[in-house]
Amino acid sequence: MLATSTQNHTVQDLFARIVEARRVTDDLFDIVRPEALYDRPIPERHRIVFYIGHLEAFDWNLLNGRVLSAAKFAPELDRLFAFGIDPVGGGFPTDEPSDWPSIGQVREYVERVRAELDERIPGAGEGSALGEFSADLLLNVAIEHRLMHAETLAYMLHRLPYERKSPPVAADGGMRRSLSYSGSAPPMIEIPAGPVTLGLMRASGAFGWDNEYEEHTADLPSFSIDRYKVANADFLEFMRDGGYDGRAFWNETDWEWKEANRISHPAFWRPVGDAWVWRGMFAEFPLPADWPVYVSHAEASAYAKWAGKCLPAETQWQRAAYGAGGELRKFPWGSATPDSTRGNFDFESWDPTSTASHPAGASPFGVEDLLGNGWEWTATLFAPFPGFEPFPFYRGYSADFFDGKHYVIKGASPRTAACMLRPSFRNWFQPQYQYVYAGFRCVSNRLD
Ligand code: AVJ
Ligand code: FE
Repeated sequence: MLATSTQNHTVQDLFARIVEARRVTDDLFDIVRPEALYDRPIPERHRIVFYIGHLEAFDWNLLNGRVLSAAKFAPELDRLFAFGIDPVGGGFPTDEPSDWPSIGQVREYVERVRAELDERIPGAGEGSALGEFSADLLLNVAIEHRLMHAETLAYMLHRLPYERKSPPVAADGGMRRSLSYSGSAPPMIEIPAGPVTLGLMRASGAFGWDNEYEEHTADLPSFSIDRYKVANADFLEFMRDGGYDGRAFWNETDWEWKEANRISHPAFWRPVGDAWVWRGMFAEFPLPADWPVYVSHAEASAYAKWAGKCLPAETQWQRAAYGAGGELRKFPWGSATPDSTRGNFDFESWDPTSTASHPAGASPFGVEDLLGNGWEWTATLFAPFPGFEPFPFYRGYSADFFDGKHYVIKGASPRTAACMLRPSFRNWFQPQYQYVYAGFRCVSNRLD
């Protein structure tokens, strides 16, 4: 278990977690061969080099003037690397590698930022540092921001051709896989009508992002939910039944996107003759039948429609995972510290594993594999909870995405740090985005 999982509140502990998180992201950039540092593995996103500068620029822009005070030394780089991109409406960035500083300059910037911060963070006060925000809050923002990028970078590097990356020595090659499971859709579990708690109480003092507040409850009618995530073999049945060509299974926007981009299979699959291979992080292998299928919201929704089911609302997913919620159930399985028996998360693996391999992570209703092994798409548009307030020091973190164009995903993937396994954590992406480590499970009835 990494230091990334520890809940702690002293500046010393938080500083140690920053150092640990830097090791995680440094190791990721080491996977990229030098000739690939200016590649853009995902057309909608920045080139890899941007992220090397971004992680440090973010910490610097956030902490300088709030937790510590130091003179700026490269304001143009602070701005250049300040924010990532998520274009809506199909426009892709058109910059060239030559538009970016040399890798030497970027690395120098990174080293300098770290030196300036490391000289000052350990001495920063825990309470209100320089301004109105506590060092505790701002350091948690820096840590989780970096760890989220450790995940989004992993799925970005996933798309880099194998010859443009070097696997770390200990990389698993998708060893735990079975070809024998024959798909048929997971069995379903009945969830009785009852209450669910969403969100995080501001008064609790626990760290969360702006979109996690305020805590509130809802009452749900009964529904059934898949015991496991939908597996590759299940999804193959949909494909064999002409799912990608069945107009009725797709809404208009998803259909147009699929047609325009000639999408006919999950982005993690590749056809070889009349079989399929799975494109793992460092190697390809025959499609593991019992692994969760990773697909876009569009493809997940089409499968659900074909199966006569729906994607769960965020509230339904939450109730299936945590029951009524409340103080004691910190995780679907209870309050025991997350470890590898509970799910495939916290950088445990580069690729998923069987959907049925973590019975010890089951929820009070017996629903399995809820945290880890791939996020799960919901039918819920990302929107503020009642009582939402943007962080004044990062107003756009969530609010920029309350645009009716992003859906909530819940759970975690093999590359999600353990500190983000809390019930209130929410993640979001556009419905046609295929590259996230995200799959889905279905419910019997939609909540409107
Ligand atoms: C919460 C994962 C959707 O990567 O777009 C990182 C996190 N925001 N830097 C993203 C984020 C700014 C965000 N997600
Ligand atoms: Fe970022």
